[in-house]
Amino acid sequence: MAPSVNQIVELPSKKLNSSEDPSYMPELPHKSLNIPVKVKPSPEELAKGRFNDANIKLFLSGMHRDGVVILEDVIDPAHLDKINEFMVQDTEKELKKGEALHRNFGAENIQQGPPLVPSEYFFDDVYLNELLFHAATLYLGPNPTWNMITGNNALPNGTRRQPVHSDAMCNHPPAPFYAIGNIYTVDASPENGSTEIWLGTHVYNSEAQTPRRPKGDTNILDEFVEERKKTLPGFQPVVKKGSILFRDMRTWHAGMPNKSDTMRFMIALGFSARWWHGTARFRLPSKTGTYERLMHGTKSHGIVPLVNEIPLEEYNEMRDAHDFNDSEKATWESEVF
Ligand SMILES: O=C(O)CCC(=O)C(=O)O
Repeated sequence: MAPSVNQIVELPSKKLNSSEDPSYMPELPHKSLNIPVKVKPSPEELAKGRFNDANIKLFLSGMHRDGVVILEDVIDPAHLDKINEFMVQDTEKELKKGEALHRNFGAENIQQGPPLVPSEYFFDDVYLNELLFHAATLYLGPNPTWNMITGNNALPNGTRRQPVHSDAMCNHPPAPFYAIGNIYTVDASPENGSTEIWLGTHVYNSEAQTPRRPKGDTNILDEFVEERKKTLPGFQPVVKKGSILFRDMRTWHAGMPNKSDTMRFMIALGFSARWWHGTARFRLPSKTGTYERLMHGTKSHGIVPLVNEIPLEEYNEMRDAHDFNDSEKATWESEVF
């Protein structure tokens, strides 16, 4: 006999399903704990540049459930020290622009690109990180494009926070289409303005955002933020230098004040699913060998860089541009990035 509607909708009383059973995948913190998943590769995985099956399972579980996963200890911290030294000098130069310097959402947070040249600052484990490439292909599908290199600097002695926002500000499907590898060049914590993240919010779409007409910043509507605060609020993670915070672009987040007296720089490398028709490209200095190095370092990893080569002088001028690529415009079904 066919079951009645009541029988169909009646669920078994609060039985743990496999993802809630703590003995199944003990490395996956229970959702209610509001803790990001950490995936730490073994020396063998680091040597091969590939995650093993157990870590793939953990990574994908974290990404699909939370929209954020921390890839632990995948970069030599000494390389990040070197980039950080460059950025300290670069920041002094930028701050000379005074009020003309764009502050993201009006907070003490500025856009700066990490150095691809001189070559002493180009580290393979930062720009050609095989485990980051593997993560991008696992999450976005085969042959994702790599079309963004930029960075955010939370300036010292900050007082203002950004509103909670999502970087996915255009129409987008309820599916992973863009992901960002955030690489802090210092240990990041609430003290120096680690990014506030809201686990699991990658499932929201434009219904949760203020309108963006015709262009400009949008943030998450107060009613959504307030509702979410009651269950899984945003928090500032502790991220060790050398780890990568991998995040679905749709995930809610906010730049927070850096209360310390040293800057907190963070590189952002952006990857897009192959089927996404965005036109973003990052700028590369021509005739410096950077293009060749990048093409060589990505080709056997299923990553397709989309670049605009520009003269070195222009690159040096544009590296810190607020609009970090010059081709961000709506195309097919208004897809950008
Ligand atoms: O620097 C950060 O921590 C995040 C900044 C950010 O989300 C933004 O400027 O849109």
